[in-house]
Amino acid sequence: MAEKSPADSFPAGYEPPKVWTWDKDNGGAFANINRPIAGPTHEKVLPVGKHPLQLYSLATPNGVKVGIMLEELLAAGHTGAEYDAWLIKIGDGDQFGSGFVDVNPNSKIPALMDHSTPEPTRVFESGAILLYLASKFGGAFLPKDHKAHAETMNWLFWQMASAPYLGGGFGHFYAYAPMNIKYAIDRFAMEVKRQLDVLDRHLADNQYMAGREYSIADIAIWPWYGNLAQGKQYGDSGAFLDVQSYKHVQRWTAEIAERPAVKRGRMVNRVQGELSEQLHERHDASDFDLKTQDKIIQA
Ligand SMILES: N[C@@H](CCC(=O)N[C@@H](CS)C(=O)NCC(=O)O)C(=O)O
Repeated sequence: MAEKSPADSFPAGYEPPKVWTWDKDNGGAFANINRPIAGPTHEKVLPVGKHPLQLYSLATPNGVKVGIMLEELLAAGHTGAEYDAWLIKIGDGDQFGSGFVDVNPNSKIPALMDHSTPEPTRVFESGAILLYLASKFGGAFLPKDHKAHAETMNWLFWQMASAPYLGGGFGHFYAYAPMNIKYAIDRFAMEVKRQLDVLDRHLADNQYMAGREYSIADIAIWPWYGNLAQGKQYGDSGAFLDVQSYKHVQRWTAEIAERPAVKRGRMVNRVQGELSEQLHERHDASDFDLKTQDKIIQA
């Protein structure tokens, strides 16, 4: 078989140059914030509130995980999990402020500072934050049973590895890319449907991801795949991916959506949707009743 030339590999007409250069205006939805270099772009000190835990986040699926975990911990009686949640507007580039980069050198939300330790402890990567909080609070939402514990880890790491295909792959090319590329949409729709089927088959025999016990694996997976199953992600992608056909994912999604801590957690640092469900900053349990955007605008 003849060797492929670069032109054969890129029939859409793009022939990569020898060395890649940054096209700042590539037309993508996030062209204004995406950069090929790390580090801060500006000096900005992060605010610190009165509670031991300081969350710097936004209610994207990765951000929502931590709001839910903290609300679940408080609901379970762990008063040490009181927290201040500060809004990081990633569309405005807040993740590149010097204070935020000190907490997360990867410039992505969510990021957490624990001020209850002798030296403040920084925690970044949502999976690491869930594990940090679970172990800080005596193994909360981390099953003790050997098999269930292993299953929790399996599915927690499954989520961390799988969701980039959903968000960065399917979501990006279906909803955000400046042009529809059939190859890319097909490639990632196929993978996301495979992932939904993986979940559906598992949830056919298991109430929760780790079995009978609700765990940090559910807390990690629900904001991504539950949101998708509810048709709340990437425009009309629910119909496109036929999410209703994944019956067991639908059952699990609906059950978790009813948890009071989940209802509260998904409001934290939310800047889209119903005003009554947007709590831009959270500093006190009463904020869910008193400080949502509808109340703030009324006042
Ligand atoms: N693996 C990371 C992913 C975090 C992530 O991708 N966060 C996005 C929002 S969902 C972000 O901050 N994006 C801003 C940017 O890329 O500049 C985690 O789980 O914490």
